[in-house]
Amino acid sequence: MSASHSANASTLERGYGSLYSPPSKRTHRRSPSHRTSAFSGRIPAIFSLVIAATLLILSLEAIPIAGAWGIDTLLGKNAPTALLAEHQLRGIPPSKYDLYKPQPDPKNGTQMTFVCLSGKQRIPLSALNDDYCDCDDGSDEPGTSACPNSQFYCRNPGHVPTFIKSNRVNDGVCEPECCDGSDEWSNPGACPNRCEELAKVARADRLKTLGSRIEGAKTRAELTSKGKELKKVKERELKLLKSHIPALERQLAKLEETKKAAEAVASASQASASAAEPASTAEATPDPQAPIPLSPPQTFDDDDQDDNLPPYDPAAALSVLSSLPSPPPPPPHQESQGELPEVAAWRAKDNELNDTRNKIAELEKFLGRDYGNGLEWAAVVEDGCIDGDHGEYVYTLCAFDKTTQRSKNSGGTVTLGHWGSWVAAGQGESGGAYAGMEFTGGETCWNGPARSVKVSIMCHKENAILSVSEPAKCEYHMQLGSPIGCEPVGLDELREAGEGAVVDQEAQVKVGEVKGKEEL
Ligand code: MAN
Repeated sequence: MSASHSANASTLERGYGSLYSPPSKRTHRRSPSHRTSAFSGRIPAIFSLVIAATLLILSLEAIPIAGAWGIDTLLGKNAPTALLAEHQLRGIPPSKYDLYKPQPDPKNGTQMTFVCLSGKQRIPLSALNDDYCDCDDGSDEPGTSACPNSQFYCRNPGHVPTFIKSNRVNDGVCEPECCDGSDEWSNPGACPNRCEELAKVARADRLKTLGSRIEGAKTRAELTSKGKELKKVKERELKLLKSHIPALERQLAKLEETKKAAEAVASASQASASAAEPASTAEATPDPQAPIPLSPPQTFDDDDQDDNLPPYDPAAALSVLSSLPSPPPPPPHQESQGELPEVAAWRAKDNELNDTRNKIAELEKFLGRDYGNGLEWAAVVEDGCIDGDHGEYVYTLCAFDKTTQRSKNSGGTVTLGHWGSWVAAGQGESGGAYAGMEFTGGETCWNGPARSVKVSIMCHKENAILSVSEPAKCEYHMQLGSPIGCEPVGLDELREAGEGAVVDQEAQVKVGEVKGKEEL
């Protein structure tokens, strides 16, 4: 049997008109016997009135007022000031106490009522947390399981307060979220209060996290100044190189003229040399490739003829030729060898100019990148790529360039993506506009998309690829640990975390150190 009932105008009218709900509804209440009997339709009206009056008096005496119970003191200044029993405040967060302030009944100023938070129903004050669901929005039963749509607030003193669905109240299970055991209030002692113990662990964790953040933020600050310095150096270098260009261009132009002149002279002298070449060269060096003269010379000067020489014998001539050592191979083609000094000078200058232009382009590329808020990534890029060994692969992330995956088995490397853009933090995430990176257009998967990588940056003492997953085929997610992900720790945060902390000595010391430094 459901304890709730539906709202409509007549319910509101009935509930409010008579101050109390109609008898038919009241009989559906689960526990308060006084109310069941008080509003039962079977009891003659006169007796009902008498009994109701008696009960009202009794209940007013029985319900201790908040002040008398010290609830104001117990629950803070926000506690409703009017008459509310402690059990009626069960499951209500202090931030909503105002909404639970008893309201005088406009039709009978002496009667106090509760207006459901929806504003649609008015019920007697005594119906608040009486284990019967009166309000359609469940707001009258935050402390019991009577309304299926209500929320129970665990105060968890000393630890973090929380809400649970109120149908988990008094169900015989100690809810882990309610470390104060208040969800099983009907069975006192059944759920021991573990808040202090949990708070200690949570505080130690917080301190540890803070300690890492402090360490990381220190490194981040170093990277920031390194990045800024790097920017200055590169800007200076760029300026200097750019200033060299006009002079280099002038020098090159001059050298080009000299080169052309020298080349002209050289080709003229070569032309005249080659004109004279056939006779002299034929005499100087016999061409080993030339056909062997197998026939005897046609004419001989009789005077020069040595009569002692044997007559010409082609076979003997051939054997003499073959016994000669073979000619050396032609020298390898070297541009500089035999190059005119004017050409070499021009070439060197041209190389110098090209190198300078390339350096300028590289510097402009470096300086043109968006390195984040503090130029820290400029320092990281200068230090090189970041590797991570995960499963069967070694992953490499080169910021502003690409990410790769190298198989440990085959040694083959696959490009997972080329630099795309920064990715801003999602809701509730830290890191602002530079919380993540995206690499796209990697090598295409067989029967799948081009590989791509989403990178989330998180606080870590050093740059490292902490994990890689592939939630969908060839779509990778990388967790990149970096000091750059460590948000600086504020003094307030330190004070809050350091207060009463006893567990993590190391973190405490770090907290203390930074506190000292910041206070200086
Ligand atoms: C390789 C790797 C994997 C990927 C498959 C897809 O094995 O790049 O990450 O899932 O190819 O075929």
